[in-house]
Amino acid sequence: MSDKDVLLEVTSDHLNTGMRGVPVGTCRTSFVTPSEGVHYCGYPITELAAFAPEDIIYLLFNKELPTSEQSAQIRSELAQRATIPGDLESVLHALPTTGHPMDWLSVGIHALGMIETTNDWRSDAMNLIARMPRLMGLVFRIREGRTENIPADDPDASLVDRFVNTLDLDGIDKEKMTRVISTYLVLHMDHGGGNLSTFTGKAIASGHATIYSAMAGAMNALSGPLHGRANQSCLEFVLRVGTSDAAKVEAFVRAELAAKRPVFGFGHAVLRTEDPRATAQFALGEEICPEDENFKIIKTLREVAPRVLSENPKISNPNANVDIASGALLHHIGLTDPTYYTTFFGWARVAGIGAQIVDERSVMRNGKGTPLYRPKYIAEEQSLRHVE
Ligand code: HAX
Repeated sequence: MSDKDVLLEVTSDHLNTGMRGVPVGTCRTSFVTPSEGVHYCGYPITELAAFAPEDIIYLLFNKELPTSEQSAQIRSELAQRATIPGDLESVLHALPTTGHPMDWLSVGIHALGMIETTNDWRSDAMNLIARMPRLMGLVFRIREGRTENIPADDPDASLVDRFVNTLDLDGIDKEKMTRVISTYLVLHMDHGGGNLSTFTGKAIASGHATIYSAMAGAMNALSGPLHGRANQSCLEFVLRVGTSDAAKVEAFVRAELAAKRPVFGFGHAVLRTEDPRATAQFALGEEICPEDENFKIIKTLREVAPRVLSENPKISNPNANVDIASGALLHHIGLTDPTYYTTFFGWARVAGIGAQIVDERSVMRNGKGTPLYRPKYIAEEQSLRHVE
């Protein structure tokens, strides 16, 4: 091995740090930079925010944006795969309504795999993507007990319209809802190879478990409060702020810091500017709900919190992250229960994680695939005490 092949000298300082900064593989779908955030297949996310989710799914799987013909083809492929060939609903009816929606989503994905698995990585990934809108809609409807008159699925509708139609909420602006969810999905589909849920999904798939098992595991990883569930906490935080008055918001932020609680929606492990995904959602909010109370609160937070957080030199990025605005927008369109917010994150990530699993299983190492994950753990002295 030449020097240039040594990407990092692993020392004892790297042990028990959650593999922070230790290179373990390559990623073909996305990367994150400190200044421009996530890029999908080389495109900065700001250039992609207005695309339809179907076109970004095409990008993640094919590594290029679709022509109009390819865009029609992916929509038609997803329509052909949309119908669930078995009884998902009775599985969901059996689940405790006290369970968190992320647990419902994980069980639902497992059930889809038990209903049909082809064992072809790409087919299974595309089937799952095509069936997610119906699963998402059914999770909401059945968990909330709205089980009467669930509209039939229309496979030819867009992915987001199929969810909105299944949900079938009274008194909502369907056009706004479609716009917010489409943008949300595109912004959240992928985030490099090493985030916990993606890594977990790829690790499970490396043992040749099905993509459904891998994705259910990925959703379990995403459900943790330090990972995907931060978007639920963020809207809960905004509701607690409760005012858009700048002086009161500043007092609230200072009190949270004094109580050693996080100021949700700010800070990032990699980014060193405002997350462009937050910027895109603020722009969308200005268009569709500038007078919404929660939107006004997050706008004030965006002005106040970075200034207050900057006073602490330990905080590497005091700016807004992706989670600051998504909850306010989802709340505005009628999705008022924050416990569901991480399921949208999960729905979006099925595309990125699915594409990365397909790459690791059928493209990496000239098509042989990445081998079974097996990082090395060093035995601690105490565990060696009976060894001569
Ligand atoms: N509020 C309070 N304290 C913060 C903070 C914030 N918004 N951001 C950073 N800090 C603190 C950290 O807790 C850490 O404190 P300790 O040294 O006492 O452990 C210190 O400042 C340095 O942290 P950092 O190096 O700047 O950031 P980390 O990589 O450790 O953490 C987090 C990144 C996102 C976890 C962090 O900024 C945070 O807790 N933010 C608030 C919660 C939140 O909004 N989470 C959503 C993240 C969205 C995301 O990553 N999506 O992909």
